[in-house]
Amino acid sequence: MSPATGFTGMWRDLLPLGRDTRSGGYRRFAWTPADTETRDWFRQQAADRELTYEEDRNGNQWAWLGDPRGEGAVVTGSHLDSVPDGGAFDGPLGVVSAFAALDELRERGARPARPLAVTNFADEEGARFGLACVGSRLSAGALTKEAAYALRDAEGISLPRAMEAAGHDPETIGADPERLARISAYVELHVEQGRALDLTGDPVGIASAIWPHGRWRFDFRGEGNHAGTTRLADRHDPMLPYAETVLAARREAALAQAVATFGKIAVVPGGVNAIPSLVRGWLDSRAADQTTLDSVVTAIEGAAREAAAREGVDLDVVRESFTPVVEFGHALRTELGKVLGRQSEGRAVPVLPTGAGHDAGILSAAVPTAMLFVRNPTGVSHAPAEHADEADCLAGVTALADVLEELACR
Ligand code: HGY
Ligand code: MN
Ligand code: MN
Repeated sequence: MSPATGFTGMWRDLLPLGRDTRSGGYRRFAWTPADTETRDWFRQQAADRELTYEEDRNGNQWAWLGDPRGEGAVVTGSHLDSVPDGGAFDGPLGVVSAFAALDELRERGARPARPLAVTNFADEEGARFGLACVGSRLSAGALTKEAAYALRDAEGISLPRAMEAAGHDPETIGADPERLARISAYVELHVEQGRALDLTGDPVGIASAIWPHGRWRFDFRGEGNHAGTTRLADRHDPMLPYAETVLAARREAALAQAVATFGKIAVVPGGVNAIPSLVRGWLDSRAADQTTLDSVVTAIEGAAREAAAREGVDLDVVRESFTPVVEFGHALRTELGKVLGRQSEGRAVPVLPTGAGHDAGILSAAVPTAMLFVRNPTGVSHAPAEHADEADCLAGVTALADVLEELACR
């Protein structure tokens, strides 16, 4: 099987799993049946290639070429879960490309001198439990078992119960330093979530850094009442300060060249003819540096508190997820630049930052990590329209195979 047919075949088989027929987007939330379908797909890919399959203590999946306990392993992969109505490429492109790159190494007759593995990190998007990169955070020791056990989804189901229902023993979750210590490099290929490569005209680029970013829950508590009979002067309507806070987020982000988004809201009771008692909004904010991010979020929270006080509404703000800035190590990044430079006929390989979080960012605290980006012609991501041309995807596979050959076969 040639790498290209391997890629196309894998892509075709994975595409329908967890896809919502109405929106065309994906609903592959951690530890749901849709997630299980993609995890079963992963296991099948490992079996088809006679790779040694493992599920680690945190539910991350590994497919090994060589000894899983060997030292100096080179690992590549990404995630298969999605955001609500996410696109087909965010995550899966990295996993499919990793298997296809292994196929390409075998086609080349390359002989790895160290173990190679493909991974699927569990619950990267945090779409169900609110915290990003749960599988890699647990393994890197960035999330305690207690904090993981406290995570709940919108129905109140805890992470451990959800893992159990999907057939994974939650008792084992926790840091996995021995496993990470055996890894000499983790390289994640990911569709670019922006248009930088489209603008430079390159199919593949290298990540320089990940912006610091986080998620904050804003709970506006007012007084539920009748929408038709309550005088305006007598209202304590939490929707008003919420609305002012959304506008303040855009204003503060624009002033600071940062980004801030209220993309998720829950309203109690949610009746058309009832003034809400609670409006719960989630802020996602990101900036090129920590100081800017802190000042943007502080300004947004200040505006929210002022608006809540004017309406006689209470406000609680809780930080639910946070990832500090990640600067990818220069040594591995430079090595990737050299490898990719051989194919680019002397054109400098673009090196670009991203505002999107990744498992590679979490793992960089414990393992030398690097990322490859594949051109996204529209830049759209976290939406059904997310796309990358097949030619660019195959260029990404070849680039990843070149990198793996350099790192594992020399
Ligand atoms: O939200 C992010 O940046 C990533 O897609 N988890
Ligand atoms: Mn994503
Ligand atoms: Mn992703």
